[in-house]
Amino acid sequence: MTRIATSPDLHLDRPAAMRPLFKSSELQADFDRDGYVVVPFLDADEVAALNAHYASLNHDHATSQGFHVSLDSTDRAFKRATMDKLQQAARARIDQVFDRARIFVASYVVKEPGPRGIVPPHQDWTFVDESRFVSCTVWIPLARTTVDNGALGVISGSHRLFDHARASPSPQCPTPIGDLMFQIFPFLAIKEMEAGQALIFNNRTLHGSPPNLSEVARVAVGIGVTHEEADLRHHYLLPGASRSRSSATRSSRNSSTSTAIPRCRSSTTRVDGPRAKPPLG
Ligand SMILES: O=C(O)CCC(=O)C(=O)O
Repeated sequence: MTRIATSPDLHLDRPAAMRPLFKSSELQADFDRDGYVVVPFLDADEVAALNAHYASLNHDHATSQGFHVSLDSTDRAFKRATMDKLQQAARARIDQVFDRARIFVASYVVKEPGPRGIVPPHQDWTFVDESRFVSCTVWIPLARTTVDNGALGVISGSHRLFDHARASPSPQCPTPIGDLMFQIFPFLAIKEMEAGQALIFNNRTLHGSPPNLSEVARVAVGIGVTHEEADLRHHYLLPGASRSRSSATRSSRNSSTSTAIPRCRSSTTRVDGPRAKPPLG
């Protein structure tokens, strides 16, 4: 397992004000330490039902190569129906694993066959006030995943490295990792998983996946979960904002990114999730 040694200064334990999100104190301790856990999640019938549902969909946004997610679709009704279906399929198990959890987004996350489908190590966007709440992604493959067909990998402990607002869109909003994302790929610990298991990772945790070199699409489900009482908070570029007009928070800059000056602002809502799921970030 790849584990990062963090300096004491960067060691961000779960804040005292944050209540546990997992029902099991062991899972909570593993999640706090490593930034992820792997648990059994859906049974074979539930996996088969979701595979059949995925096959029945008309993914007009899907690319023939690489990575795509249901939330890439521009059809709001399609996205809503997909989210509803996935929430319904996962709700009972979410309530067994988590203590009073809110699902705020759900999508199929698909990697088509082909050498171009790498998802470089990245963190997912900020969805909540992380001084009080945590958001995580429940990533469930609908078939066995291996290093050859795009299994997900994580860098253990990496949720403790940075404490910045992770804004959308990607890649226009710079991140502390910046262009190093490809160089740190070898540090991912790829998690080979059985269909129906879940890799639950803190959205701060660096994660990514190798290309799918098999002959069939790798279909997984990604479900965004946070504390039930958390308001959603998201930071995003303000389209068209000029330097003088914007009073919004400025995100950190990376000298190797474009000349555009990124400006981010945050919004809080209890009603809708963020408009788009990144590779969920
Ligand atoms: O499914 C993958 O390969 C990547 C998923 C991902 O990056 C995410 O869920 O945030």
